[in-house]
Amino acid sequence: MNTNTILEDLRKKAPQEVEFHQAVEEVLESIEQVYNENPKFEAHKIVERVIMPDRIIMFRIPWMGDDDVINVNQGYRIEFNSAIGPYKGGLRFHPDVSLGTFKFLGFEQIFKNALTGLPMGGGKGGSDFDPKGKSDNEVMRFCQSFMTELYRHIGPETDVPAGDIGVGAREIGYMYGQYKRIVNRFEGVLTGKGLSWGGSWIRKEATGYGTVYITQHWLKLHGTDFTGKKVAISGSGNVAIYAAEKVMELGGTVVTMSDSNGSIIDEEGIDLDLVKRIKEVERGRIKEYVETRYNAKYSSNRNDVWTAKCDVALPCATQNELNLEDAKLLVANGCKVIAEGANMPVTPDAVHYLLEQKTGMIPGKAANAGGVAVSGLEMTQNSMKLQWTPNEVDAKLMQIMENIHEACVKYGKREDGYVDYVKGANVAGFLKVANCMIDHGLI
Ligand code: NDP
Ligand code: 2IT
Repeated sequence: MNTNTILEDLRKKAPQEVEFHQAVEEVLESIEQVYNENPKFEAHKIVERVIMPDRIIMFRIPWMGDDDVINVNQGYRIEFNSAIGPYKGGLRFHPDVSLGTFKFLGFEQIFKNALTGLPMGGGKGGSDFDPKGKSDNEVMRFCQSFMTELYRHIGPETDVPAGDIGVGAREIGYMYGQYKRIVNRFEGVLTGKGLSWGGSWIRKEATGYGTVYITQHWLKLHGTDFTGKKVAISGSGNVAIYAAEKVMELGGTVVTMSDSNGSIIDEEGIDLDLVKRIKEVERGRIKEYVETRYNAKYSSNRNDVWTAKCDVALPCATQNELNLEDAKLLVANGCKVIAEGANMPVTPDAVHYLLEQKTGMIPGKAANAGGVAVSGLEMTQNSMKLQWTPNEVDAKLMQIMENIHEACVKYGKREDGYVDYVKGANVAGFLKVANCMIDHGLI
């Protein structure tokens, strides 16, 4: 495999897709050795095929604002790879997204989904719509317009979207309602559904819980656990909140959280009920936290979460939010392990630094796979037309995270005993997908 030629070619064709190139480079770096040891991969041109999506769907989303002014947004769905199952992956609504963002997320999703052990291919989509400051009715009209085009491309055996940044239970509800109205079928076309209309217990919590479960395995491997540990978490959305909940349940103290405007540090331990009220109920800003908790500090620099002294860091907000400087500070302050609750939150130079320092570095495709794993379990429950109990789903999630941890150790352990989880996750995910692609012939 000639990694440099492949990357140069990608950059030349679409120089603006920097996040996608970043994700591809990381995977190619990790798999180079196993790829070159198995000539069948080169013979089948697996890398050239796997970095190109099966198809990209782009569409117009017109919707009417409350002020009777027409708005138009761009919609995307990337059906990246279906070697091991129907396309599966979230929808992101955020003003900063571009095609390159969705290509990076869809590419990552292929290998993440493979790691779960469940039959799901990789996909991703969304829009540059910004839900912030919009009324419920505006969000509903946008979601309906979005689904009025998307419905023809998806289906329970074809492509099953879910939530991501800016897409939670409310948006999934509006999109599901519109899909059902158009196709006149009640079927599991989306995951993250409400509990009374086909959703799974623990889906809401799954990504955050899963991130903590895999970190628990890292800690166990290093002879310790979460009891008494200080944990820095970024973000205050779905992933961050439920990661914090599980850390606290296991005896750790969460000392920081953030949003896109700034960060809070609360050395006494974050009051999670307060964060839930501000972010989940009132859809407010994290800044409001210090209006109730006087001893906590707010900073308008969201990277200040990484200045807190901690044993464990869980970046759970967005891509490239933890840079080399942050990584150096974390290590200097005694942080032993970083697990990516978000997708690609740690910049490449920071990842390399952490690996050099032999700090624990669990990449997103392993650490945040719990979300899509429980989505996969939601699909299973929908197929069987039944609902498992919270304990049943949680037990399966724990088992899946344990299996992912084992796969990382199997493929990432170096001769000196250090486990490179980045390599382990990439190799394990890649081998599964690549071998399936070979089985299916040249398609
Ligand atoms: P939410 O929309 O619920 O929360 C996102 C959080 O990140 C918010 O606190 C938000 O702040 C902050 N944020 C968003 N964009 C930025 C930005 N550009 N800079 C700084 N902060 C930002 O999303 P999720 O919690 O669902 O997703 C968080 C991460 O986890 C993403 O990387 C996502 O891809 C990943 N992920 C999500 C899964 C899921 O099941 N939901 C599964 C696996 C991964 P604000 O409130 O100001 O917007
Ligand atoms: O990045 C992700 O894995 C998600 N946003 C969840 C995808 C899903 O289909 O549940």
